[in-house]
Amino acid sequence: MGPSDFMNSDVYLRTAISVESNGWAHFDKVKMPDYRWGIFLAKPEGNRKISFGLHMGEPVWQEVPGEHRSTLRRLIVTQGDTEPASVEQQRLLGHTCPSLYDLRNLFQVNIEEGRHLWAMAYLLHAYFGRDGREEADQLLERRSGDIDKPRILGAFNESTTDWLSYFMFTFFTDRDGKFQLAALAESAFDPLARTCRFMLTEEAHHMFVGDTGIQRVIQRTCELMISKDTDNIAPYGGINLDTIQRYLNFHFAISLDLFGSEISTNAANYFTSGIKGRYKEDKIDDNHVLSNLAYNVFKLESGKISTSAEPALTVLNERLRDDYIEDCNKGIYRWNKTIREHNINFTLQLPNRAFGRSIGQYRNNRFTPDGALISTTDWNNMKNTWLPNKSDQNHIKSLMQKVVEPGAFAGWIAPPRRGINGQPISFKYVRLS
Ligand code: BYC
Ligand code: FE
Ligand code: FE
Repeated sequence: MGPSDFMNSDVYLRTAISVESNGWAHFDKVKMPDYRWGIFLAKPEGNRKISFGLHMGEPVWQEVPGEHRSTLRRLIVTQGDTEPASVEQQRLLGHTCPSLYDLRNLFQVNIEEGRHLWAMAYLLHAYFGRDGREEADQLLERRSGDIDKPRILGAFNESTTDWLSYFMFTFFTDRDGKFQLAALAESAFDPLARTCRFMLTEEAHHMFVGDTGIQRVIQRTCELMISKDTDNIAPYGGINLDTIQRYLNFHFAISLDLFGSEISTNAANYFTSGIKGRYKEDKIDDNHVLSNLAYNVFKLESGKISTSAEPALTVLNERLRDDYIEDCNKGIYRWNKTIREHNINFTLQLPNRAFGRSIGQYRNNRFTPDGALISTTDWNNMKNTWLPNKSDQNHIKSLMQKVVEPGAFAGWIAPPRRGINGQPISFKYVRLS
């Protein structure tokens, strides 16, 4: 279920050969089937102690405590399930790549997500006995978008049919990966913490692909808007800014769903038992047990969204979502900078967190991108201006033509500022067979 075709192509891949700083960035031309999925755990910290929850201060666990076995297994399975799901979602994209540079980046992300699956399957096999092995087998049985055997989380059953969606996915959905992995990297179960720490080093590149991918689309859009002197550059083979905003709205909303419900006893239990911490737990200045502490969240009450102080332990999902939104905003800021540099009057924005949600307190209502509650009728009238519509999709589809001459780029995206690992942009990043 990996990339369709391209198995005989030589791809300029980064392979991790050790967790040392000089070991995880080894570049070479390899065929994807020859890429080796090592098992990498960040170096153990001697005497690492549990840093939050009821067991705070005790030594971390090298084995799974019986009472937390099923919870830990479930979280590892949920994490593991997303990794192959994303590869399945992206498996046809190679056929419409905008350049060899982008094709190589797609395959780099795909093989690493494969390795992340392997990392979770390893934990299941090594620490969970027979039921762990069965869960690992089931990771290979489920398929993204399959009605009978779907992947576990919503966003991973959507299809990634085009490169604009792919860049949005790696920006928004891989970033959920960053925050979930960071929370699991705090875990008292040390093998999980160390595995996640190493995965995070690779995750940075996935988000780079999304961040710079969208930036390059915007760059090209702005150039076309100026040279053609119009907002509507679709007839000239570009992607309009309002289309980009609609794709952004969609991918942000489905990625927000991945954080679970605002109020969650699951999350409270993960925290109290030391299984899943907060983002950068050690940088937070509080008691790390969260008894008697409050945290401000948005609450939907009588049709209005207002802030409310809630027991901090119950709203950990929302807190992680806050950290995530802040991180997303940094990217949006950079994209808007590109637009401003072209003196174009348009600002991309993250929609309100209530917009387009299927999980949590907003799921049964409809909201505008500004967060106003609206009727289903108004939603139906407006949704084509807020979410990717048929005309956007048809246009994007029409642009998806394979470009594979070294150094050439499809007309809807600007070249990157620099190549991979110091190579020129025109480097033959993939030698097609
Ligand atoms: N879809 O108490 P709640 C990545 C379920 S991405 C479907 O709020 P909890 C990657 C939930 O399971 C990172 N179901 O949930 C990115 C629960 O079910 P039960 C992936 C959902 O447990 C790109 C019920 O609703 N890693 O690595 O606090 C490419 C009540 O929910 C969803 C992880 O997710 C949903 N969106 O939080 C490649 C980390 N949301 O118990 C890779 C591990 C909730 O009633 N997972 N539900 O049957 C977790 O930490 C938690 O499972 C979640 C949910 C944060 C996802
Ligand atoms: Fe991953
Ligand atoms: Fe990723």
